Amino acid sequence: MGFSFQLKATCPTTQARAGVFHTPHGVVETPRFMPVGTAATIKGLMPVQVAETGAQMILANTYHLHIQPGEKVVEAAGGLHQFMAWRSPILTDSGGFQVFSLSELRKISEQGVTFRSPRDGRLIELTPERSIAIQNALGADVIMAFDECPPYPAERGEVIAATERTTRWLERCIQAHQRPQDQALFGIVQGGVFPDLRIEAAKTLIQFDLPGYAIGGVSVGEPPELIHEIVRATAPILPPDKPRYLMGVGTYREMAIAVAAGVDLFDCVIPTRLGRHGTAYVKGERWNLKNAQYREDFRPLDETCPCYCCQNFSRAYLNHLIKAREMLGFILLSLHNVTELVRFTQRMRESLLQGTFSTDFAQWLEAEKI
Ligand code: PRF
Ligand code: ZN
Repeated sequence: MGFSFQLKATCPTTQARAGVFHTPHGVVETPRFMPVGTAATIKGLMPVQVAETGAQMILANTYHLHIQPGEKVVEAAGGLHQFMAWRSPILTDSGGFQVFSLSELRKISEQGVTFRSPRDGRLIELTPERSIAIQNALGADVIMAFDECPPYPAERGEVIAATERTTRWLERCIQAHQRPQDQALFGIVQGGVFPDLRIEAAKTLIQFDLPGYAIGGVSVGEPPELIHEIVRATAPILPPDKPRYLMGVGTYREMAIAVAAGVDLFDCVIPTRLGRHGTAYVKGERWNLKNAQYREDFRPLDETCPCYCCQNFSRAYLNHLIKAREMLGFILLSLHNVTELVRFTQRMRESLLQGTFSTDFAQWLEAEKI
């Protein structure tokens, strides 16, 4: 039982590290990409298929599961792991970020956020206490603090207010948390695009001695260079012996640069979202499988990929499925895309364990001139 994080290798020239995060439902070998299962399902994929991608921990959302089916149902089912038949680690996000990106008519105050349910229009209030109570009922291994993510762009004053409120809310989350023995509460560093605010927020948060820390409020519309600058300013402040999670980031370059800055975990909806739109990640590019160039291309999507899609089907077949709007096409592309992003983070891990990270990933690190 319980949580621990062990470093298995560190890069001599960057801040990158390979670790093992132990949770009550198994280990997460880092760096690692986590696919997003918003509504307690990685869209289109059965748990056995998700496991085959190499994903070890998946995400679910407080916001969506509270609206439907409600945490009481999930709790009565025996918790999220049992409900969705995913026996490995799960992380739930706290809901505030989703309220702001997905719902209209929201109102934010010191108490929390109020919004109308997109399902039936009823008013819902999410507070730090409510978010933690919902996450305690859902039963994920890692639960996230309820935070305020300022928009981009935002005035420095606005960002300061949101960051300070996030700290006050963290104290309320810690107070409200009923299951610290089997659910690790991660704090979230905010601070917008202001490195000094990020550093200050990180220093404040580490005093709470939490089992892990996240960098939030990035990838909200700012240019990639700012993401890199913020991650490089924030990650090294966080305790080296705790997992570090960069929220909502899942592009190759950003992940490589973040790993070099000392980040361990990532999540993003992009592989399944692209898959549902007929797009595949191949060799670092995005391919639209609807394109006529694949009509008689009988090669696999990626001959180096071990996934069920690449092992069994041709680009021509995928082109046909997508054009015919067949479900299987979207499923196979989602499977491939998740596999591809997980494999990219696995390659970084292997290269860290072999001591070749700084040369293997130099292309990404050097191309960046900040
Ligand atoms: N806060 C929370 N969830 C998030 C974010 C955040 O800032 C982001 C930002 N990229 C994604 N998901 N709670
Ligand atoms: Zn594949």
